[in-house]
Amino acid sequence: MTPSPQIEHHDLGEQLRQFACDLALRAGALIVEGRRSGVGSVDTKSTATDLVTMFDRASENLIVGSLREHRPNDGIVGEEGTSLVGVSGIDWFIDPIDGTTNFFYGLPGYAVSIGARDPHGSLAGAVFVPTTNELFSAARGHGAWLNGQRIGCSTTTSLSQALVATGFSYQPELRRKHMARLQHIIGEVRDIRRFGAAAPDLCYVAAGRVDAYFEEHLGAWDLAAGELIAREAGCISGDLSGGPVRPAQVLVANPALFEPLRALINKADATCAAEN
Ligand code: 2AM
Ligand code: CA
Repeated sequence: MTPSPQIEHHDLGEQLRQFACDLALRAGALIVEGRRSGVGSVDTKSTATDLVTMFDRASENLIVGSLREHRPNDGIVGEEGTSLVGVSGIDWFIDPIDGTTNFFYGLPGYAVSIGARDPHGSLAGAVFVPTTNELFSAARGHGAWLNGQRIGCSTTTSLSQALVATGFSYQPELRRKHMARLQHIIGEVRDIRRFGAAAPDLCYVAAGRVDAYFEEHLGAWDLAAGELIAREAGCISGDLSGGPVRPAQVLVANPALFEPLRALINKADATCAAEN
């Protein structure tokens, strides 16, 4: 019997999930090994605090080299400059080190994030956190996984009990705005966490370790894997005005908390606007 297109498509997602896992593990081993001998040369990007090390570039080179070899018809976008147009309909989004500031300081919260999209959206992805040896992954319609175990989002229903992760942009003006907003949120939730890497933050919502996460001004590579992993774990994702999730505005939460938290963030912004 000829397999239906639907089954073939699911198989592709699963195949790409496994490939993303393999690449994330290999790149993760490379950056951990590099970290042992010191971070080496460091440059800055968008602002004086937006860092890039030789290991960001080495990790991206490893991932892109392997993708070019095994998936030569796919498009690739990497944070450190890779931009290749594909013809297969599959595009990869790579963050070779998500949480470079943590990596630079020797803090554990950094990851490799690799996601694949097709014309219908996110298809497969993997996020590897090498310091805790945790590999999060998902394929569309196949659930979310951590090291071979299925994961699911939290069941917290009350905002006052919610542990909420967030992050701040590298731009000083935007950082001030995000911090001002938090003053009107922190009293309404259990607490705030700022781990410093978007892809693990998304995976922690997926695994129920935090109840929600929001951040603005990310890149497509920060989201491509983690947002799919979160949705496959039962989370809802979107922007702050009721639209679909986009790198510029990300809110991910368990289904009970998504709308209440969205409303709280908008109320905080309105209060900030009235104060200025
Ligand atoms: P990075 O470490 O790969 O630079 C910190 O809040 C998180 O947001 C990190 O995942 C960081 O990714 C990301 N981030 C912060 N500012 C960003 C920007 N201007 N563009 C893309 N990603 C950003
Ligand atoms: Ca990065």
